[in-house]
Amino acid sequence: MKRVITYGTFDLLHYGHINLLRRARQYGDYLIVALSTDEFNWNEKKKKCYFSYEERKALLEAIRYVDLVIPEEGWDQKASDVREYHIDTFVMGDDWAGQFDFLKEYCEVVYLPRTPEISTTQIKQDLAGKP
Ligand code: C2G
Repeated sequence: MKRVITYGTFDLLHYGHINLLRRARQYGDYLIVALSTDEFNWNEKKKKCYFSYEERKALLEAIRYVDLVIPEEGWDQKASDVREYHIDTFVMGDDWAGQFDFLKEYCEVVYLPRTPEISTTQIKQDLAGKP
């Protein structure tokens, strides 16, 4: 069984996220999503999520491409996650291109093109009526 992992906040889940998860899952048979906790988002990523960790986790678990959701509590857990979960392929959107090449020592590292026209920031701006 080929195991894939990806990381993210996945707040205001949208089709760009789904595009990423669908393509990530195609690299194997089992996809793990390491979901940023509320604390990690706030303290490290300066992101205030609209949905809580538990709400975001439930949304991800309802996606057919996702097999397991685990917490992402810090920047430094990736190498241990790859070993602990016997990961074959690490996948991220290409806005992170090159940032995780150190994981090539443990697994395949793949950066996939983002879905260009959608983002949580854009959604919030559109809903706020901002140009
Ligand atoms: N993504 C995408 N297309 C978009 C928006 C997001 O392909 N239009 C991808 C991102 O590249 C990322 C994943 O969806 O691979 C999750 O996006 P975010 O929730 O914004 O993740 P981020 O805040 O970048 O967190 O340790 C890594 C971090 O946790 C990544």
